[in-house]
Amino acid sequence: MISEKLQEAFNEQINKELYSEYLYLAMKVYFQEQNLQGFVNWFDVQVQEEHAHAMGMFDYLNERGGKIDLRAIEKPVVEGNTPLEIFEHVLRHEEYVTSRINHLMDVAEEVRDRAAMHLLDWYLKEQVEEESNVGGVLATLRLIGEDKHALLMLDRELAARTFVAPVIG
Ligand code: OFO
Repeated sequence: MISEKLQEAFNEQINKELYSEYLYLAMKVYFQEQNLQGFVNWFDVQVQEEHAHAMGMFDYLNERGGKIDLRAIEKPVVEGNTPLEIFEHVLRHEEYVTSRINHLMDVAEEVRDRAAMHLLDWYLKEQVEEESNVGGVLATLRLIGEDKHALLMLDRELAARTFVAPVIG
């Protein structure tokens, strides 16, 4: 059985992962409007990853006999009007998510739930990867500046990203 405090923290995080899915879906809309199909694909993969992250916690809570409490998902607000500004927002958002997973880990430590800590280790590693992946695109966008041709080359590169269902835990 899982402690009530940890159960609450997991329910809160499930909501944040679903919000991430929703936020990236809103960003996908921006790139659809710009007709940058490689970026659209990148966000499509991101949306699926966030869904998998939420479901990983959902399934885990269920497996541990916890009570799942689905909450309202906030309306996503995309900050920025250029690909660069939007990726700056993505990085800020991922850093925020990392801080929330660290908080979840703190709660798991506090209630001495080693099984949950093991699961959360996976999420922390995933955050390192996410931040690094986003940071890479951001660095390229900074180099690109106003160069439209280079932006289209990056768009072509991002079209190659594919979703691989993660094995969580
Ligand atoms: Fe779920 O990792 Fe991004 O937010």
